[in-house]
Amino acid sequence: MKEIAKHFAIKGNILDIKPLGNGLINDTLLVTTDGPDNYVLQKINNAIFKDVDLLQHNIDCATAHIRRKLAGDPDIDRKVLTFLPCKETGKTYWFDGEAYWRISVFIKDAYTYETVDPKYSYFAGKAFGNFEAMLADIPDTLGETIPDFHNMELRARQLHEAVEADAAGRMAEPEVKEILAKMLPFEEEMCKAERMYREGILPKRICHCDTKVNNMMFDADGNILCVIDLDTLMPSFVFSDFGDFLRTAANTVAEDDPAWEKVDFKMDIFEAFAKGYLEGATFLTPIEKENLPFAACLFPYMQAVRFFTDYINGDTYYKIKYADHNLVRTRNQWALFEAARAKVPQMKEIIDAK
Ligand code: GN1
Ligand code: MG
Repeated sequence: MKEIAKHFAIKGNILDIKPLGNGLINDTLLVTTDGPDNYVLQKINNAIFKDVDLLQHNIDCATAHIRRKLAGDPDIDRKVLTFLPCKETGKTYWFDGEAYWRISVFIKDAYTYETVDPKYSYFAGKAFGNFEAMLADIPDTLGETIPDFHNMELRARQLHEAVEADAAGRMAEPEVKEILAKMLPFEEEMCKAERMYREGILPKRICHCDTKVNNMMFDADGNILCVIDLDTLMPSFVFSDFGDFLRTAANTVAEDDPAWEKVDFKMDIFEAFAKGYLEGATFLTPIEKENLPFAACLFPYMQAVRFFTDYINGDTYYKIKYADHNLVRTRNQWALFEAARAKVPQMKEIIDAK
């Protein structure tokens, strides 16, 4: 690890390197030094992010653009991530012959949370809305780091392919059949965004595409500092950021809690987040705005489909901690989808009133 870190111009001597956070995709480490900064060292999951050069291009362009927008802010280094260039290549990643690595400056005195109350939810809405607004006029062309990442038609197709292949022999499980039978009837409705895009009435914009609560950093006073985990930053529908935040923040329990009878969709979180988001995302078209309740249902649905597909495939994508972890996650997200769906009329009232 120390050898890898040496390919980047870090200041000071490395004192310690230890695991950080709980992401499901990349391996993340904290590098402590005796210099002015500590660092975050990440091994990029190249099986999932196949084009690391494009990935870092997106991140470099976005962070540079946000930096320009925040010019003059005395706390700028805590409000936008700084990735170090590799000494040999000048790129913000290093390929050691086997794996891709990158290093960013660890943001000081910042906190992430797994849950938020309505007050923080409002701040988060504003921050993600602002984030999209700041990137709305980015001059560079960004690519899709995972092609069709939040394309529901693709996710539905992948589920069908998994069922067809039955690679892990799990289709024989009664529970699997039962979940599949519940999911399929909603497929067409949930693929509405892709249809609207083809009709030319729904745009793609630069979105974060992984707006989980824990991808947001707060200072000690609860003010939002910045948005982190930029790997999935790419052109997408605004539904991605709106829906994925609520998927994690409005759930009464964690996304893998086996007590799915306790799952509910918290409307106070929805209302606060929607308020902040609509204040920040000043560019929304009427179609985007009126479909925000749809987005709140789409993301639990899509995530249920993704976890379920991975379970059927034999757990090849998400890191798991026990044998049926992906099935438990599926159940949980399905319960959230049902809870959110029941609240769409209330959501519509809230959005219409804003
Ligand atoms: C993954 O990397 P992480 O844990 O923040 C996933 C998201 C899922 C999430 C579910 C690249 O995010 O799309 O919503 O797990 N990221 C990727 O917890 O697939
Ligand atoms: Mg994360």
